[in-house]
Amino acid sequence: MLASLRSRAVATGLAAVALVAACSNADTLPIEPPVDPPATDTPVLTRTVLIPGRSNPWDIAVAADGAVFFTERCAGLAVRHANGTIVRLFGTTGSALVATDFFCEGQSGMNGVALDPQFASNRLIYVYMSSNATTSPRTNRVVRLQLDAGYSTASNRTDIVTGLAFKDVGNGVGGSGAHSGGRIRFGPDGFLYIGTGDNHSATLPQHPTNLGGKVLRVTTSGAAASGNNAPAGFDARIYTYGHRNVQGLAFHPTTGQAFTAEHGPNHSDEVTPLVAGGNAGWDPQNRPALTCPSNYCGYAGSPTSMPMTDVVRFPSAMLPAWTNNNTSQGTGPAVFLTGTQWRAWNGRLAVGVMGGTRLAILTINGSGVATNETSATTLPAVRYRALTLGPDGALYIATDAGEIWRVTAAAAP
Ligand SMILES: [Ca+2]
Repeated sequence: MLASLRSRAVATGLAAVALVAACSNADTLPIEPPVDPPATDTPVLTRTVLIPGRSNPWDIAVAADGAVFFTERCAGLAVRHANGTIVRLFGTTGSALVATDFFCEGQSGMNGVALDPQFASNRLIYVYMSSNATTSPRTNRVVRLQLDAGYSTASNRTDIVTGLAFKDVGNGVGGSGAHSGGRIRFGPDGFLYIGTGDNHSATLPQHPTNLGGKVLRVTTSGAAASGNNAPAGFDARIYTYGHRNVQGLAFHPTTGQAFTAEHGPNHSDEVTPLVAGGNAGWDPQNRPALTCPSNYCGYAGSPTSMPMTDVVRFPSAMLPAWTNNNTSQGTGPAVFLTGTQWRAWNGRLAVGVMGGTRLAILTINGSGVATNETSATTLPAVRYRALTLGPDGALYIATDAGEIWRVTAAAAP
């Protein structure tokens, strides 16, 4: 697939050349040389195990004062204060604020966490969690909390988005609690982006009002953001649809464009640049040529018979920037690396791969296409569950083995 991505990149480059050639005074235009470090100037990484011995840490948010907030799938939200003290803030018994409706099951539980853009002054924090406040089905929801100045208590719980699809009952393709999505991130536009999953349901990704298999974009109160451009008849909170299981959300450092990272079924992990109202092209229903347990065709086909992006059914679908060479390695979290300390990786997209136990580093060109891929080979081979770039410029990583790392970058000596 990289070959075809390269061909697209080449085509884009040719288009740029043609544009310059068409400009009659092209030879008088200032030509800015690239200022990036050479591609060989890879950073030297230093890894510290900041928080050891946790249980399924799932996401991380870092405050400017050095506090590290993290979720554990079956426990809830906690914080590591800058002095190393850990306080459990929200979740099961033992938390400062107990959520009696919270539970974990399968891949679901306390998933994403994000700090309010005004966190320094309002102390608002958001989590994505499974809730049995309603039953048959149970649901996922996004909850807003307010912390005290010292990060020891949580209060003012407000459930800003409820009724997010949860796989209540197992079926022929997997157990309950699967494919909940769960990543939440604020974009540079100040809106909260919420990645959800298809629940192993054939109809959810293309469904106009069910919120599974979507990226939602909402205000800090959970209302639809302006400019979502959802098609007529769609829930106005929907920013993009036709997703499988969005567990990576990242924003391009210069354009602000949102990107998703998603697991493929048994092929085609994808990274996709999003456009408002766009269709990501996943539609695991009504495939007569395939044998589909529980009517879910998602695992039944190939990149051509069950594509992650079906451009036959949806000719204007958003095309992926990267497809992991049409394999599936459990691609999950993603974040753009920014800052000169990242050397040649400044501006590249880091993608956590779980089954593949690696941190992929992608070069995304100006057209949203991956033109190069490498891996952070000096880091251990683990399941990379969460990636967050801290205000300190370090990369915070959660592993399924139960650790949270702080990784700093510097030029080679
Ligand atoms: Ca897709």
